[in-house]
Amino acid sequence: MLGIFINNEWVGAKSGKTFDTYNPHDGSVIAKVAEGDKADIAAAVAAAKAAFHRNSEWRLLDASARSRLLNKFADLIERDQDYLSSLETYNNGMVCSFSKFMIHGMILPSIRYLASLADKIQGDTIPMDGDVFTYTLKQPVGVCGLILPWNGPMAMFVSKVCTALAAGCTVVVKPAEQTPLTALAMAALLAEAGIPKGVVNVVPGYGETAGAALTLHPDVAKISFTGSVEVGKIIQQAAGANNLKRVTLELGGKSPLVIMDDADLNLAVPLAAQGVFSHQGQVCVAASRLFVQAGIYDKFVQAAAQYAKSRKLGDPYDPTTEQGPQVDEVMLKKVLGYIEQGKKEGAKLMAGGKRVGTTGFYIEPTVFADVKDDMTIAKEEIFGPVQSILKFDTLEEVIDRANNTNFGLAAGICTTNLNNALQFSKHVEAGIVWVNTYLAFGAQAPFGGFKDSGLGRESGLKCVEAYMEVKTVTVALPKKL
Ligand code: TXE
Repeated sequence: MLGIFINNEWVGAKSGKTFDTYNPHDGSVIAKVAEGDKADIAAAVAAAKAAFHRNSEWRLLDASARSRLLNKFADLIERDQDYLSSLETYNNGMVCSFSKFMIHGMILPSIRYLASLADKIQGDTIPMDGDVFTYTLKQPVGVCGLILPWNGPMAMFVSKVCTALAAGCTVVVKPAEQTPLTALAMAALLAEAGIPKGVVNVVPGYGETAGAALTLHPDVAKISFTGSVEVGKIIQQAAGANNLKRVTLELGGKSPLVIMDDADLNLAVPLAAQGVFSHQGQVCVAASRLFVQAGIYDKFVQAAAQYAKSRKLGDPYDPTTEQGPQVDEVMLKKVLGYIEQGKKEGAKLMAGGKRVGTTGFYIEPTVFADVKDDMTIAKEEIFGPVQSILKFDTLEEVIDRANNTNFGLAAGICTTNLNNALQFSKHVEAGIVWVNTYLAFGAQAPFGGFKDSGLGRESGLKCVEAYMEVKTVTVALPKKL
């Protein structure tokens, strides 16, 4: 049985309960994991609160020492990268080439970037009127509840935990019930790196029990959540129920990618496919509404279908595999349901559309053409390998149609015309816009959504501010300084 991590120790759930975690490749049980609930969350929050006391080891640590600790954590991940990427593939189904890339391309750069921010958090001196000296202090907000999704378990753990630690907070992490394993491995590495006890606590369990308890706990000062819009709305309400928690939400999307007549098709066809098929479509910024201009529409649809048919699907441990399984049976059924709905509502199936095999949760890369704005597959987040292609005539028209949704996470445009690119980038309602590229991320750049796609930004130079309070101190002086 794998335990709950509190005060740098492994313990069972107070209820004694466990839950199974699965391998999406064949549906087999990998391990039993302690099932934390309200009582375990209470113990974890108490540990995090004690670790945040003003005289605690953590609070008295120099900011540069926090930075060194995060760098040590990165070194340990680098040391164990083969094991960790393999564990991510085992529990999540992420193809191994991608889980390896995640460590090198995202996780290590992100931790090192955040480590570099820890000792650069500074207040201001303020020229107030009168005989006073006024300055601001930026201080960690306190105990943070970090609720993780299953689609990028390790990357999400690192991004949220290391931002909170760079700011000087303490944390209780609730990993997704589908994918608890790499979060537990990360906790062990943080202990090895020398994190003081109680600073990072990890409580695996379900959302309605453990997750909800975290969002309602009065000693939690902030919640950072990545997941569905539906749960994001519940969390925002819960965060205001017992105290006024600060909230960061990174939610779903229905991101438009626009291909103009003048685009380079050799670039646009693979870019659009990777934008929606990467990681089996289980990416919040997936290019799930593909708008193609009328002049190249027929040619593009043929090329897109061809591309989808050529994608290699199979065992995620095979280094040549491009597409692995969906994360679990729930998502398998949900995505297949959307495909059926697409067919029923009259979209034209150009490629895929079926489950592959009877064990594991594999779905063919699927392409629908002639999708209309009011079809379910054009409106709801599918979170699977389904490309929906819509036709448009003008840039003005497509900007309105792209914005006709409550989502606002990402958007993209492929064009060789600078004016098209700049007009679209300015007017599309999305937190991230990509021009002639897609899925280009970096720890240095802010990430988050407009409208129902979220609240606040993660990553970027200012990301630690979401985990801090600003305090204004005014000192009366006999004479103005
Ligand atoms: O998400 P949930 P699910 C979208 C995607 C997917 C859909 C459902 O469209 O099909 O969400 O996925 C915890 N209080 N995204 O059901 O339920 C839960 O335990 C507190 C987009 O997996 O939102 C898990 O840790 N916590 C996305 C986390 O919330 C609660 C990534 C996410 O679960 C809770 C994942 C509650 N009441 C899914 N209920 C993205 N933005 O990348 C659940 N949780």
